[in-house]
Amino acid sequence: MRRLLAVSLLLLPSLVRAQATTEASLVFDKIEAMVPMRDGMRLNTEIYVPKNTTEKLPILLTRTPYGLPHDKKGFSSAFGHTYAELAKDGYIFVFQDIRGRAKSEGEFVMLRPVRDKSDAKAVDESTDTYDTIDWVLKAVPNNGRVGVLGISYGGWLTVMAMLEPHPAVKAVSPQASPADMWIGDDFHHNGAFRLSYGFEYVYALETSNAVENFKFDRYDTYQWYLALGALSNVNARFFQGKRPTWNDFARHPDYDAFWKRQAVAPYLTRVTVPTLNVAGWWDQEDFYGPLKIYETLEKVDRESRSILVVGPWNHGGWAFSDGERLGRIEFGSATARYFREQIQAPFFAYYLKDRGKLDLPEALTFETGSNVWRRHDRWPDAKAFERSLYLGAAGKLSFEPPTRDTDAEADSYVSDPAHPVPYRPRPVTQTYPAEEWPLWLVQDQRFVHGRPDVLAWESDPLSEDVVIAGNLAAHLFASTTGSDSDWIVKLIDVNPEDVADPSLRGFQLMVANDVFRGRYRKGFDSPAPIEPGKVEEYVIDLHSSNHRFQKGHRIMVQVQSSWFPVIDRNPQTFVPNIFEAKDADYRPATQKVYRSRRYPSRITMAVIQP
Ligand code: PG9
Repeated sequence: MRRLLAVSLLLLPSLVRAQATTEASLVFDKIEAMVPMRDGMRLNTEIYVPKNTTEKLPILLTRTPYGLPHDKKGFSSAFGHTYAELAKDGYIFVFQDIRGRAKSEGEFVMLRPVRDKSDAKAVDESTDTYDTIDWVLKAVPNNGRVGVLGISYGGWLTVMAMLEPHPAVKAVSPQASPADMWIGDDFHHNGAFRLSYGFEYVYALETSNAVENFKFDRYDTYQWYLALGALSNVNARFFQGKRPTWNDFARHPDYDAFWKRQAVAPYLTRVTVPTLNVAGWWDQEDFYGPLKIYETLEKVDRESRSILVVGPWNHGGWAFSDGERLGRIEFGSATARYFREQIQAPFFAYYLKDRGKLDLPEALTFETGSNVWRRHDRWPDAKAFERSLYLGAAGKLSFEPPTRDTDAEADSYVSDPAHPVPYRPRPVTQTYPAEEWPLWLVQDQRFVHGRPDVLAWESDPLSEDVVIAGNLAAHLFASTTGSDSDWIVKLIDVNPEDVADPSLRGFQLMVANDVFRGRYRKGFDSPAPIEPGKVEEYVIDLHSSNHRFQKGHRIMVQVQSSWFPVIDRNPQTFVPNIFEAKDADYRPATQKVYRSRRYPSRITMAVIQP
């Protein structure tokens, strides 16, 4: 997927080097400036002012840690896709390197925490955004209104911008913004460490002030990470304690004050400006974040100024493609172009240019499985009610709860850290440059189905559609012979054999999934060993979905205890800090998943009438 690499330049623009092109200079006058912040640091900023217009235009600001779109590729990526529709409408575009990145001065701090307000001299991304806007408003003629938008890190920077916005900010769109790096976004999920992403991202951002990709000596990084062994080997062999974010990972394995301070929800106490929240159902990096941000804002959104759009996209897919397909999955229309033309552009035109009428519902979601956009008065859909899908005997999945209560009502497997289950088919190519990584969530799960360490339960072919329109959770009753364990649950739509494309017959598409690190079952800030053999209930948030399992399809649940190397291996022996585990701590364990009346393992789902 070179295309994704090219178009994701705004995320990882290591290729951007040359100067602005004629292509750019035909349409825009470009101003380059080192914009001074209140503490004297200067941030590298590019301002693109449309030529040949007498209209006073609003400003759109995007801030980034990845470098600016100032060469031919970056420019065509930005204005050819991401901002094409906005550019047609007419805006002054402002791009800025954040502190300590690329050509900006100062020190880079990963997801710099919100400043201590009692210190009048303190700065953070909010003050830097404010100071930038103040400067730009005076530097170029404009209509006095500013919009802020960005994806992922840029989405998070947008959230920071909206906490205490400059008075000129009239609309924002945080897109795929992380909300909590320990609970559900890039670096951990429910306490399980996202090893390959964490390692490669920290290397990329904290080796120099440009983006640098780690050079693996092996094509199959599954092998590389396995050979790495215990997590403590990362600092010993590669980072030597010189990467601040890796040191933070190792110092803060649990959900402590460090992570709580960085999480954004507690700061979202009001909707300051109209907010367009954007997420992709198959976002391989930050899906938890945008939904959490929307949900948190909803509690204080008395005037319905914060709205949600979720489409069938991977990370940033709405900005970098036409969105007609993702991997093997087709959506029947150009969903990303639709978003840019019919949602994003009208949103900013309405608030920044007083143009048009805004016909956007509270929540707009793309119903996967049937490929239609659905409008909702709220999300999760108000009409949704809970149904449970139970794991049953002989690999059966059904809406009928189990009736038997013997000890035999369980299935088991051996989870061996020396042979972890891969999260995508090997060879597992490195995360960036992003070729296969952006598609792993839509890969056919048959590549692990039938492994002895992956359990599966499957329904009969459905006699009518089942439609999820809200939140899901797994309630897993399970035991382990170890004293710590990971539990991974995947909800899958299994195609029938009569679909037209033979290669899609029986295809197993993940609809929801996540991992839970067993040591945190009593609380994310209180890790505790598991008593070997004791049955415990693990409640695993499977987030949100709007998916139609169509009549004739089957629903499948898979359970496994490793997802390597995107998730680090659980030693399966309780150690106080897994970042300090020794190779000898990693031991096989026998896992048992129960499905009895007393221990009814199940998936709860918010469904609507089909
Ligand atoms: N997912 C990336 C990221 C965001 C914030 C922090 C760390 C990583 C990104 O694409 O920007």
